[in-house]
Amino acid sequence: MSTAGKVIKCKAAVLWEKNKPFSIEEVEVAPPKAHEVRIKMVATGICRSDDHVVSGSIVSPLPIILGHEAAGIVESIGEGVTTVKPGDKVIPLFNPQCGKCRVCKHPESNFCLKNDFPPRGTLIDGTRRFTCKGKPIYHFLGTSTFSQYTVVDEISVAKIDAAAPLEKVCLIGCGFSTGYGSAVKVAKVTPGSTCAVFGLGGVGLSVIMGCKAAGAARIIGVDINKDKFPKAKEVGATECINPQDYKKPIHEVIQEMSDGGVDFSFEVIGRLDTMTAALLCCHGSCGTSVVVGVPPGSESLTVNPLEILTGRTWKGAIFGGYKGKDSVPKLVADFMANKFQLDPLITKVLPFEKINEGFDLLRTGKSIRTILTF
Ligand code: PAD
Ligand code: ZN
Ligand code: ZN
Repeated sequence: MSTAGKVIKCKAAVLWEKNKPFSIEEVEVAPPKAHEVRIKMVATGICRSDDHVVSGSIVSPLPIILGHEAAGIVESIGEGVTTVKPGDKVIPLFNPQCGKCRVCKHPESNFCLKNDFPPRGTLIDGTRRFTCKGKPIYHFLGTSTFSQYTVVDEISVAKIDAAAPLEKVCLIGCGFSTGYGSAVKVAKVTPGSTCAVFGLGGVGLSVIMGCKAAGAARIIGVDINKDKFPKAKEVGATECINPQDYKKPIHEVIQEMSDGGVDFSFEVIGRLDTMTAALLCCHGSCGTSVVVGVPPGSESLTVNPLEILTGRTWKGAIFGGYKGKDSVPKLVADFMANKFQLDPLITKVLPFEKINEGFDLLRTGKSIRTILTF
């Protein structure tokens, strides 16, 4: 029996309050309106950005259904939808591509003006499709993938290869693409260069993979959890260091290791002190530093402009600089053609109902990516 046009009752993980566990609840998911798509979720990863909402580091309205790194199958479409149809395998895009705004038309930029970051928690028309116990529930980044069914705008979903394994390519929806693109597309890492990557989680490891693919000669991994080092080396780090092992500030240690500073540095943690360290460890006149980690929304950094005046480049990007609707299908095709691996990033697969266990593994530093399956 078709569910198209009807409200679907299903399970979702609702975050009612900051710093509390998720509750698995029965929710009602309204049918998609014009230019919207309802998706049956198959697999979703747990990214630190989801946890930033739980901790309050990303300020968002509550109650909310989080999740933004996923893959699923289109259940039904609203009026006027032309780019996907029921049955298509898709990846939701937390960074949409409307194709019409100034940013979408710019050849290099990708932070479409229709984005929902910082979150207001609705679809583009300003309304919501989830209800739980009679209360409307907020969306997260237009994706809300911690639910058996979700509704997204058509500009926030990409059709992918029908043969793609969804429990792996879900990582192309955030962590992999963000890290890999930050290296190859945003920093434009050059062959023979030296790189430093601060933070060896799922996104940081993907930066390392991008640096390696771009031909970097040295890749220095930096993390305070040395348990992250073997995996970092497996995916391409040539050496790994723990700032707690040194008396000197870590940027000085890296400058000494790299003839005055690395060519490319990446902050993939989301802290102000490591953003400063990453900036300073790249060479003062020919280094580039990329901010990838999401900092606490309310805080600012103080930097002496002389650090930039001498020729450093400091930049940042959402989703590795990729335009989602154009790039996600290509990244999936590249994965299918064995151009990069996703398996090293997946440390655990759990049923969706065990979402709190998955978050505990992330918070205790015991996982890279946990994939929840529906
Ligand atoms: P993660 O928690 O798996 O990895 C972070 C790593 O940083 C861990 O290995 C920690 O041990 C390490 N770490 C923590 N504190 C320090 C410190 N003081 N010094 C050195 N290392 C430290 O997170 P993730 O890989 O899922 O995400 C990393 C960041 O990237 C996070 O801030 C997330 O919100 C952000 C992100 N940004 C985008 C984007 O589009 N720019 C997309 C996805 C994630
Ligand atoms: Zn993410
Ligand atoms: Zn746009």
